[in-house]
Amino acid sequence: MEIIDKRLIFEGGSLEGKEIVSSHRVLKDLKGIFADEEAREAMDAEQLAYEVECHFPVEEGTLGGLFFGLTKLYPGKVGNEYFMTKGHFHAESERAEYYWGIKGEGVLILMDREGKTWGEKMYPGSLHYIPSHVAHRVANTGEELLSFGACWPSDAGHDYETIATEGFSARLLDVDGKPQLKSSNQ
Ligand code: S6P
Ligand code: ZN
Repeated sequence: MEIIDKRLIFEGGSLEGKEIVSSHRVLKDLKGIFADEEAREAMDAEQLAYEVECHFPVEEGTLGGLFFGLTKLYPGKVGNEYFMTKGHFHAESERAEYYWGIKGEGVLILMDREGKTWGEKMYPGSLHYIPSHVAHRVANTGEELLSFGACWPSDAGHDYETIATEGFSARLLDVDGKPQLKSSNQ
């Protein structure tokens, strides 16, 4: 019987193979995400904020499959707010996900449907279970690249709209050189 090598390699903060799909977001793609929109506008619109490499072994929306992703989030700040991913609920809200830290340091910001927001520290080896019905985004609080892995059900989908319009109820800000979660209404 045959033993094959699919050359699908996940190692040292990179995901490689011919089936890997890459995407990225630059600062202009993150319009309206940060509190200080003026500060974001004053920055280079093409500056890379993060890259995502994914393995989609089945079609999006398939029940019973899993997707795998590696996100590389660059360090930086817009005003006093750390660079972060857009953040989303899953479109199929009753779908959970795992994240885990690989390189760098940051905070996983989570918000439930009641609008309660909390954070979990991310660092190499940290493992994070994101329950269903919980929105998730990651902020890079360090000076170097933050890489993290993700694994989620192939029928989860993404609801970016709710976060784009309502945001998270708290933001991760640099307060005197330390990351702090502050209410978005302040
Ligand atoms: C997908 C998973 C990650 C994110 C990635 C970018 O469910 O949570 O692969 O897509 O970290 O974040 P976002 O919020 O821009 O999709
Ligand atoms: Zn997700």
